[in-house]
Amino acid sequence: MDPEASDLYRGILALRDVAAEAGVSKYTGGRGVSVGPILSSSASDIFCDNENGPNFLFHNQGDGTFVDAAASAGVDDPHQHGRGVALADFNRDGKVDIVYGNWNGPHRLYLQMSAHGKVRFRDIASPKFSMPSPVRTVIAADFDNDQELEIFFNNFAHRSSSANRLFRIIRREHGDPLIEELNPGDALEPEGRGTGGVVTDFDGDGMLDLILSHGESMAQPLSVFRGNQGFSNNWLRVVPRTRFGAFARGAKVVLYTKKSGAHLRIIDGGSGYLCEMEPVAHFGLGKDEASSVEVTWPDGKMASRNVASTEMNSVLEIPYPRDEDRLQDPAPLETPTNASSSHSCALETSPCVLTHTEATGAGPTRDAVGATSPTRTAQPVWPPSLLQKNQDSPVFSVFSSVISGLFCP
Ligand SMILES: [Ca+2]
Ligand SMILES: [Ca+2]
Ligand SMILES: [Ca+2]
Ligand SMILES: [Ca+2]
Repeated sequence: MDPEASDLYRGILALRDVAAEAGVSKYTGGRGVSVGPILSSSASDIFCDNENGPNFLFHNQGDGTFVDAAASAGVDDPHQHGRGVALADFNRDGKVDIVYGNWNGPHRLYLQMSAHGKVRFRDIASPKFSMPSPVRTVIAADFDNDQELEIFFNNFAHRSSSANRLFRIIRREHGDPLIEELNPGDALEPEGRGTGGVVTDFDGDGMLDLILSHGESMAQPLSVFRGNQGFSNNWLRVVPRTRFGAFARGAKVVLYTKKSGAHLRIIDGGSGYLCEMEPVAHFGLGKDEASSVEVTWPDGKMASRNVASTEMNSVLEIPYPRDEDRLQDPAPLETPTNASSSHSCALETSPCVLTHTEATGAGPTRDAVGATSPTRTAQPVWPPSLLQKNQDSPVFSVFSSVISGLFCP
């Protein structure tokens, strides 16, 4: 905001272009942009995957300036043409990883590594995953709430058919995650001219729903899909707020669990492509349960609170802390696995507004979905054989299309 040119009492809010002084005024064929604490522990960094030139990874210096670390970190990809991008922690080491699609070029799944104080990203994309396609939006989310993130490529049927693709990224204790291709079912849309795509939970059942837009070269309707696997899994949706009550874009949410360690989500101030993701940290937990949640805001404020067993399968609102903790110092390039809690402020459980979907009746309950909703057929719990981590066997379809009018009660 430009305070001198603004007059908020008269409704004038003027913005001033500070790109040059911030160090981000670089020539670009800009496509995807994603904002969050990628290298910093709390401050917002910026990743841009670009066309006809190198990508940018602007590291926030904490003083209003940024330094482009794309080349030194190994994510400049200068000869490819980026499109959709998403931030996630695929190997659950606490470091933010980057996935993006290149237009008819190799798609990238970059894990953030660090050695000797330097950050490097390493592309672990398998041949199937990296296979070039006319990609638009890329989404990273846990569609079946089994703890493992899926990556969805919304491909654009450009001059011929181009089916959408879905992969599950299976975290392993020792070694890189396995990448398993799944059958996206109705969301395959081989003739779809997919452009934007987002996930959210339309009906409050704790299962993410997928919305795809189409167009550009031919009008096609929106499509809406719901998952058909994992209904019995636990989940938690966390919504951090700014001091003004807005969605806290750029916040980092870490959920500590009883059995599976820490899970990280970024409330992404960008992502996707021709769209933007919901400002909600959605955690699929399988049979595990959360024990506590910790939120770090872009200004370094931190808050944590316990999560009771009775709060599982609900939406937790996390307000901005009210006290006057000092701001956190700018982070070093090497990000610690779990941020220090030295500046944290323990939130009481009571001030947090708890929206429990089962209590409010806002949507079909997780357990009653099959019995109460005429629009959905009850799905069995996954048979163990379907959980085989076999990269060569896409064994089940993941999405069923729905008519939007039937979706909401
Ligand atoms: Ca590029
Ligand atoms: Ca990681
Ligand atoms: Ca999953
Ligand atoms: Ca849903």
